[in-house]
Amino acid sequence: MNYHILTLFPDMVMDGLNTSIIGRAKEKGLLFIEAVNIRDFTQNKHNRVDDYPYGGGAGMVIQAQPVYDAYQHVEKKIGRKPRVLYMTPQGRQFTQSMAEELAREEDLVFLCGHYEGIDQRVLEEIVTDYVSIGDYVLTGGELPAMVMIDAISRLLEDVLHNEASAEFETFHDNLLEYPQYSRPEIWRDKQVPPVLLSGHHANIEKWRREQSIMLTVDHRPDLIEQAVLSKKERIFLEKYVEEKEKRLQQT
Ligand code: 6GU
Repeated sequence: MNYHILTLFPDMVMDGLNTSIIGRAKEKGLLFIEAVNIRDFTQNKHNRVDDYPYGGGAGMVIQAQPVYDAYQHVEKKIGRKPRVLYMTPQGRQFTQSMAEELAREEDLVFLCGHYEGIDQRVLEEIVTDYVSIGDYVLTGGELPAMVMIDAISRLLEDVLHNEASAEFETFHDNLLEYPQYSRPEIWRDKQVPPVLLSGHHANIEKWRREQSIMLTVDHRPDLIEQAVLSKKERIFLEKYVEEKEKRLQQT
């Protein structure tokens, strides 16, 4: 996978992405990540990238020309038209399934705005996807680009290997992850659930699945409809929901 990040703050994204699992995957050549500094493509002697908005209003607007030329630089280099993701709170909400879809691309361009925005005309010219990472406003697209690159990269072959499992994760079968415990067996009078010490793998698996189901009902009821469950698990879910409703009626 090749990521090309068009930004005014190249150090911010590269510092973050050189760390931990993504940094190691880069060193191994599993990922290529470059930050393309939009400011390097200005044509004025003060290297200004922004100007006042036509029609007035607060803030500044990043001009079309340096953004377009930064994009053209990437397109020329890779020799084809890649998907260009514009990071904006007005975009489509980024999800795990979007990460899975984007992980199949060869190249991805992330366009990160700052200030009040980017001249509409260059967006119309180059952007293929408008993406938001959630309903809150950030100062720029750099953190969203880093979030997306992290979520996409961990799905790529060989990036995680033994560092963490992509298979058993939150949202596997649309369920939240079960709770984890490690040594010691008792900490501040809190016991590790005995089933986990039993060595009985079928019972442990059953307990973990039930924990996942209960956690999803309690914390993300919006996900439970899409959960992939066995017949027995579905019966467990119905009973849990029924008892939960009874408990709520009593209070
Ligand atoms: Cl993708 N960009 C910016 N600038 N702010 C955001 C966002 C993206 N997602 C939520 N807030």
